[in-house]
Amino acid sequence: MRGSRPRGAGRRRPPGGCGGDTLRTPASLAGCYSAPRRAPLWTCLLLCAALRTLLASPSNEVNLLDSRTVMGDLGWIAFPKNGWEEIGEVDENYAPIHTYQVCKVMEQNQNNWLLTSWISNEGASRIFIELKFTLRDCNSLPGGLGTCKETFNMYYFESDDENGRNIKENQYIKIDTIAADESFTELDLGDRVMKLNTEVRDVGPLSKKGFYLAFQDVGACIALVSVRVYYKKCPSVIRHLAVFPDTITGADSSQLLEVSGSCVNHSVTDEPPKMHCSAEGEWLVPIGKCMCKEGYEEKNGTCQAPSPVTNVKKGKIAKNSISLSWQEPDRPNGIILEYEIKYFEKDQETSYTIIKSKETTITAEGLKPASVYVFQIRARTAAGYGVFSRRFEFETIPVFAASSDQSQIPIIAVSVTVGVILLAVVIGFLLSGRRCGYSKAKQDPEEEKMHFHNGHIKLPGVRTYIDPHTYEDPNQAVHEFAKEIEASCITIERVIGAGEFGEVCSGRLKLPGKRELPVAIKTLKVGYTEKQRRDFLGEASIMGQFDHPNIIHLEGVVTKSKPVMIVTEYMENGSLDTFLKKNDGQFTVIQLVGMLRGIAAGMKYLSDMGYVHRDLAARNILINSNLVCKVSDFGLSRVLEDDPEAAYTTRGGKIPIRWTAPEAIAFRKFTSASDVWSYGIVMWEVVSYGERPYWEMTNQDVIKAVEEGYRLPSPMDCPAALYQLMLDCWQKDRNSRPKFDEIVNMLDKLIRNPSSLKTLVNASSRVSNLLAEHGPLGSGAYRSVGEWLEAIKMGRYTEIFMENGYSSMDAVAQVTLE
Ligand code: ACK
Repeated sequence: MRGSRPRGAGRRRPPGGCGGDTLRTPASLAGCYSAPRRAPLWTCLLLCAALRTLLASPSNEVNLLDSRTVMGDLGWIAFPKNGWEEIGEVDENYAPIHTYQVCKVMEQNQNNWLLTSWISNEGASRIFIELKFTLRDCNSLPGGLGTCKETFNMYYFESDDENGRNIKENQYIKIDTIAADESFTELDLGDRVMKLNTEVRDVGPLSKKGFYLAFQDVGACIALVSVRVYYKKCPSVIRHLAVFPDTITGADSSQLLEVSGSCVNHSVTDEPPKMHCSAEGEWLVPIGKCMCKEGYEEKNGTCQAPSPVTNVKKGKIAKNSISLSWQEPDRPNGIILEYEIKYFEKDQETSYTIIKSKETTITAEGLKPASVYVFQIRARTAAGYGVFSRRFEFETIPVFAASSDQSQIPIIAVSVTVGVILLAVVIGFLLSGRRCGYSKAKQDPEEEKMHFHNGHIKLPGVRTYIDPHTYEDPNQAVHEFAKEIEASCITIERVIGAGEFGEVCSGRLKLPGKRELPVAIKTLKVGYTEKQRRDFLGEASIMGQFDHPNIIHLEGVVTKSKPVMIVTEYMENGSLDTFLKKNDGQFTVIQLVGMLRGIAAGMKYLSDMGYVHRDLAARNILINSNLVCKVSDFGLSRVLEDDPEAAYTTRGGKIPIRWTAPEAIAFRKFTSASDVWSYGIVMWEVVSYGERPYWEMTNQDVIKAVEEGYRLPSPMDCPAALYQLMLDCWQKDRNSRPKFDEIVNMLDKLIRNPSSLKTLVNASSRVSNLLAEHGPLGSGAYRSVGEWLEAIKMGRYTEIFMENGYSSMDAVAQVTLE
């Protein structure tokens, strides 16, 4: 196809009088349409500088072309010459506005093409084209109805370079026919208000380096005001201390690209962080996280170490001991929880001792006389350990010398002998290599001492959950696992709910040297009993043992003043069940699966630690503004006192029946496998946007039905793969249920391959499921079909059932799929 520059290109009009956001027709142009033989000049009404600012692109869109921002010639070609023409206008800053128009509504057989210049796709395989145009209503044209059109066509042609321009019309691939949502009439012109249409189309997958666009007019009256071509990207972000690069979205509109993040400086990870870039340019389904390395603390998405201890001074030195003191590091970067003091005999570094102390002084005892010892000290904050100080060397005094403070009396020979023998025993023990491991120091209760030999630091193996009940003094458990926070660091802002022990509030936490955080604050109401206090703080003793992105994070506790409080991270969207009910139908399947994946990852972590939750339900999951779900509610009097869903069983225990596995209800067999059952129910709650499991059935009916093999039917529009996973979680034999790590893997697979979620459980098998599985209930649970349908929220179908002869539960039980 060959063509010429449109007439009028390069001609510039002086600035018009338009301003503001409303598009107005200059009065002088109002009559332009009375004889539309030539292209009218009404398009100058669109030449508002305001339009430029009004249409700034979102941050996840990258423009490949924006006709509004091209300062010089666009280089577009019109064919034939008397078809599209450019109205060369300028805005009030004399910047050109490229508007193309055509209006051959009175002439037969129009075929007017406007070709753009070559547009590089910059590596994107899916691009979007946003058109802004006005279009004249044919009905309002005097006499032009026979030939007038109200649409135009958009095409593209891919090529690797600019040489592909002279191609034939029929080589272009049609993108779409574009119609106006609003066309304008003579009246609109009279009112000087224009109706600007915006249409967006996308094209992909693209396989070459670039493309041309073409606009074909077949007899309409159009002004193409702007053409913006862009691709979408997920913009670079830092989440959970991992950097995710700018990522161009995939070619397919349902594609999710898995992107690996890299940990920021001084951070590490167990589970490599990943996110998924959606076709819309949103980051979805964050997985894993990085954590600041020992000694570094998180601040604004980076890790900075607390400065090392510098000022170490010797105190009293005796033949077997050295006392030291030091000052807090200059930049503690948080509250110093304790110090770790490492020391060893000079040149014997492979055999060293570590003392932990909450004070800034220690005495290292059991040292050899007249020997040089090397000391290094480091501080620990909530973020972990800082780096060790430089080495400080101090020497014990000889056996027969006086102590450095001159206060020691001479040692009698017997003591020397005993001492030497004891020393020999200790050294022998050391050399035998059997001293690796951990021993609690008998000294100051604030100090702990560990010995290391040949680099064998005590490795406790896989961390396991410690039941706070195993502590004689529950207060000790709280302080072992939870940081004490001063009440003055907390600002309570508002009450957000009621917990079993008192109000739940939102507020802010500002710890010295840390940035302010939004937090949730659970309070213990006044007049509590000792048992209530213990149970309340028990949750903190449990929560404080966990560190996982899908487990609610404990900031600390307030126990030294009243009210007693538990402070956790703030989850903007509150509990999952309420959130889903409020947003019924609002999420994509991938978003729902992302939520489920998070919950499963949190549960995997808990089961790896040997913790059985026992009350896993959507009401006990919290969700934040990024839709990250976190498992919460770790009450000590597990389950059950504080859960309104929990009911007493015949054996006297209180159990949330609808969420609990049959073996846990029947004989209190709570295991990670029973948590998996509950997880299946949570899946069902999530996919059905917070529907109540088993609807209005009574607990007794639920127990009976489940025992008889009944299972919840698939929620509406549920991907078959998800429903199958639910059914797997509800296997009667608990050993046949999937483990949480298998569930996580399965969900990851689905997320990586979203098309696997497109197969839904179809409506007829949902109904057959309802009928087949509800069958046992016909034997007595419901007196009529109507009652049964009401119970399963299908009451509106009662009439249809009756009309088709299914008037009794027995008849219903006979229904087949056909
Ligand atoms: O559904 P919600 O808004 O979420 O109402 C309940 C209420 O407190 C009583 O438990 C909310 N809640 C509990 N913990 C948190 C938290 N960490 N962040 C935000 N809201 C929370 C819960």
